[in-house]
Amino acid sequence: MYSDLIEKYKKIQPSQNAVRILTERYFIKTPAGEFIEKSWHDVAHRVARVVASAELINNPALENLSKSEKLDYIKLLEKEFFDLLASRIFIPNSPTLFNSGMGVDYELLYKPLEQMELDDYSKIIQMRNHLHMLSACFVVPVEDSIDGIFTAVKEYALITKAGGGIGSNFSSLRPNGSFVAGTHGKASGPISFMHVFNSAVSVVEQGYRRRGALMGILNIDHPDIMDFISAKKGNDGEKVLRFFNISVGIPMRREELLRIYERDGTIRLNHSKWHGEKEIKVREIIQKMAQSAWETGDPGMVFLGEMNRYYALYPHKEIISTNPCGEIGLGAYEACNLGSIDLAKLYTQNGVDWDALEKATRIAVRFLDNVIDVNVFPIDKISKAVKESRRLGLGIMGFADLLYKMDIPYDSEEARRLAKNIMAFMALHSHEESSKLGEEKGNFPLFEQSRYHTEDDFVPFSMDESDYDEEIFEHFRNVAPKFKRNVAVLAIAPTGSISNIADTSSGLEPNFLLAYVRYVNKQNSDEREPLFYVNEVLKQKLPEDLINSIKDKLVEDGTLKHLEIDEEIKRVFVVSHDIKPIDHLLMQEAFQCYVDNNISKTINLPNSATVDDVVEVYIEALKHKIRGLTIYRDGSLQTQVLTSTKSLKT
Ligand code: TTP
Ligand code: GDP
Ligand code: 5AD
Repeated sequence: MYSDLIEKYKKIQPSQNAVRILTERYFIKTPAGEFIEKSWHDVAHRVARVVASAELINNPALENLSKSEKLDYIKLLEKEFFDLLASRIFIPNSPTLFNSGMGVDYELLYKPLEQMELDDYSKIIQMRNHLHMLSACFVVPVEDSIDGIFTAVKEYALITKAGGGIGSNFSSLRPNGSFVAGTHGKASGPISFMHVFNSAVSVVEQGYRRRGALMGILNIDHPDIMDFISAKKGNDGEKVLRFFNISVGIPMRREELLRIYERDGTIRLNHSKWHGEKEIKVREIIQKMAQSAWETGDPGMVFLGEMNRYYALYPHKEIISTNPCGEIGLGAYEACNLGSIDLAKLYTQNGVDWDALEKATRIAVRFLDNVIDVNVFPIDKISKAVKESRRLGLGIMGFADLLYKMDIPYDSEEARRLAKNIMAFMALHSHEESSKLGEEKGNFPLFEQSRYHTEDDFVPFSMDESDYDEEIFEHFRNVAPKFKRNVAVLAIAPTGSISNIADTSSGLEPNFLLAYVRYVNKQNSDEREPLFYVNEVLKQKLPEDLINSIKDKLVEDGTLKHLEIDEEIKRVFVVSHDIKPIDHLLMQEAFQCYVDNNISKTINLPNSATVDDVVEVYIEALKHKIRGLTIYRDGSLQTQVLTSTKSLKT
């Protein structure tokens, strides 16, 4: 039952690793460095209170209540949010944890719930300052002029200062060497300007908590595409475009690119300010991408056409880029706030607790929708775009640990079936909740132009024979045409930091390692001591003496693969590198079929993989219902902008 799970996990203390991360980056301190927050529950109190206060500005139904009824309603909601956060069953993206309450008197943020008055909630709303920025994902347009480019540079700096990750599509910039009328000179092209953005964010950070994280996209038909593909070459993880992940944008449908590839066809390069004529074989482009990704992990591929195919506002609005890790496709000046439910905590002896998952999903949607209204953005155009479509990104973490608990191997049909059903179930209940909120508080302002309203049987994801398909169709046929609060609701983020806070596996990813050692300072001393970490679920499944006897080898290998233990256990406790690329891809597809935004997933390849193996993954990707692709070959340069769970833990 939901309430039993909440009570159980509220009592479980975050691990030493989680507390270290919270202490270093999340607990609020006074300007003098004194900790105001000392526990995860303190953070949960602050965030729940601030997010509940949104009801005062977004809930018209509250107008008809007396003052004391209003107060009771908001307090009840605060309690509901607090319980969910305190249990760590649901955690919003880092900026919500960092910035909720920025500018507000501490006394209002931490006073006991019983003492809260309606005025206190109003004051919280009034006192928020310009850094009360709670979203992780942004897309900024870059126009083809010096004025436009440097406006965007300033916008990058402001968003990075507030803690957001930013993506842009640089395809509007005229290619290197093309004519500039005003100066009779030559343009230096998109890649040269990406270096300017990179330098700008390199000197901006959010306190000591977060540095810049950027996504740079260039469409496959831009004349500079071949140079772009190798733009991070020579990157040693430090120097070249270090704050950027880069991806080739595919504006057409996946199937179309595949058709061109299969008949060995070409792409005609074009830009309105370019007078050159050039066609390039798709196979040549793909080969170069594979070579570069084999070497450095970059570029990825983003299927923009696929995102727009399922975008409820397309063609009135268009998705042009994603955020740095790819889970959210956005139009110009859009932003999105994320949050993730830890599936591993929803496991009971009877399997997944579906009732608890429904309840957590519904409360999380309400929470994330409220975040939009208490958010303060550094740029007015962003506030406007966000309020017009109210996009949310509710997702999951802890999937790999859930599979361990259920004795299901990640690379199995059974795991994919479970993934599909979990995501379909969440899609159903989150969309129902978004429609309920639409009825209660109002639809998103662009609702009447949206395909929910104008197109028969529009569903914002592809579907694929889950147990909930009938109910999902029924919802989009009968309810969604009338009510919808949010243009999109779901996304699966990497959860690089929040999964560590939740002590669970990240996003939909398999675990990277089953064991590792970290050296930590001894208390009150400079000496360091080894701290062994072994996956918690494995510890529960294997007897302690067995764990102790294999510990050293496990730490060395990270996997059970080479150990002499029960084959059944080995089959279940797989890690990333035990899993074939195709099985990574199939899992991405299983989830994506029920996600209206996108998914952040890395397809891991062994160090021995060849460039041709990478090409093969690309071609497979074009055949599957996914919206983007990132590959990483073991041991190749780690170029990812963000700290993966693995590198955080090792
Ligand atoms: P603009 O600032 O728009 O140049 P312009 O107004 O003088 O020319 P036009 O009428 O042709 O637009 O910049 C156009 C593009 O050229 C933009 O991508 C930036 C690039 N550019 C350079 O790379 N170097 C330069 O010195 C200038 C002036 C522009
Ligand atoms: P978490 O909430 O911190 O666990 O973040 P995730 O790892 O789930 O990443 C979600 C999104 O947050 C990314 O796609 C980025 O848009 C943004 N993001 C993540 N890490 C960073 C960072 O270190 N700096 C900045 N500026 N943004 C980040
Ligand atoms: N496109 C999309 N996502 C990317 N990531 C790294 N590079 C790219 C890219 N080019 C994502 C990984 C991982 C996260 C840390 O960053 O997939 O989820």
